[in-house]
Amino acid sequence: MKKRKAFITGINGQDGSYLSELLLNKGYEVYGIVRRNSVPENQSNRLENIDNKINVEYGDVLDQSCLSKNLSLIKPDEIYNLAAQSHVRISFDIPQFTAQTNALGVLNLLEAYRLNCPNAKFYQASSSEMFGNSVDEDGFQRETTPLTPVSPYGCAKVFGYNITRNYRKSYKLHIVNGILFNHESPRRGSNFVTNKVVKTAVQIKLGMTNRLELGNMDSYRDWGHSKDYVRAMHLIINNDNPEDYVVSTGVTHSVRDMTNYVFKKLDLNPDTFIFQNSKYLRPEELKYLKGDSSRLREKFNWEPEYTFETLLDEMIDFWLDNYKK
Ligand code: F7E
Repeated sequence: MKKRKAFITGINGQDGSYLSELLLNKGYEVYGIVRRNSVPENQSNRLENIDNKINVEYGDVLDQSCLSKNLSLIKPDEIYNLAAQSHVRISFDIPQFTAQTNALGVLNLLEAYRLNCPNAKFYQASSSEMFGNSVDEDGFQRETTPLTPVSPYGCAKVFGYNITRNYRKSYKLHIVNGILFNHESPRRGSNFVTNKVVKTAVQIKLGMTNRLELGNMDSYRDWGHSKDYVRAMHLIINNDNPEDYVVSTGVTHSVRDMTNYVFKKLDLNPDTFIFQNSKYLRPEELKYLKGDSSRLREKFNWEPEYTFETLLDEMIDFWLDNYKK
């Protein structure tokens, strides 16, 4: 039987790497693009295990010619748009680049898709950051919660969400959005709060540093594991009806709770080592996220395998092993 082909933008990111592994296990041919960086090191380190099994080229969602060339040559069955400037605080420093990549980049890929392989299925990585500070009366965000973004990142993602829905209706294309809440793993970039806390706490434990500087510790996030969430992406894109789904655990914790859990696990007193640094605060903060993913669970029987605790335990073990090596 002919192998199904998947094309992934942002393939060397946390989600791109787990998704590639999942799709290879399911027998797909996997293709992807990575953005060129002046330092060649670490551009594909998350893909080291599968390097010889996937097809990766330099490319950019801002380069229409490269998108058209790739889609016309590969003719993928499934397209996953995971490329983004994904750091919310940094989106305040580089708002225009963030808007170009996270908003216009989606439109560029949609056009290349519509003109070259309109029979493919298209997944757009939408985000709970789109909700901003909207919370339903019962304390959850869900597919119907109003989108009131509070960052350039969130505003750009709302454009990506709306334009994919517009293309789905206008051109009758199989396009879906996964509205993913925060998701982490040992492969998370270490300037996102979970991996920053875990990595630095392990360094403190091993006597390598004695300081952890953070911003706002009173915001709440619904943290899941990237591996569970890429499983959801594959289910959502392969739904017979193209629809949008929230992906979340339904459990929320403050940054402070998360930090306390990690320090306690390592037998450390957080008060001795944690300091606030205003450079990590955001001009406007999203205060509270807790996602209701009942539609996804009911439709596909999806359940996360990781809990908040097992996720953080895996990240702690990763950094302990890493420094012991
Ligand atoms: O911040 C607070 C910060 O940067 C979480 C991205 O994947 O999820 C992610 O966005 C919370 C915020 O993730 C530090 O203020 C405190 O309240 O880990 P984060 P995020 O902004 O929620 C959504 C769903 C996405 O789509 C995004 O792409 O932690 N916080 N102190 C800090 N955050 C960071 N990064 N660094 C600190 O020192």
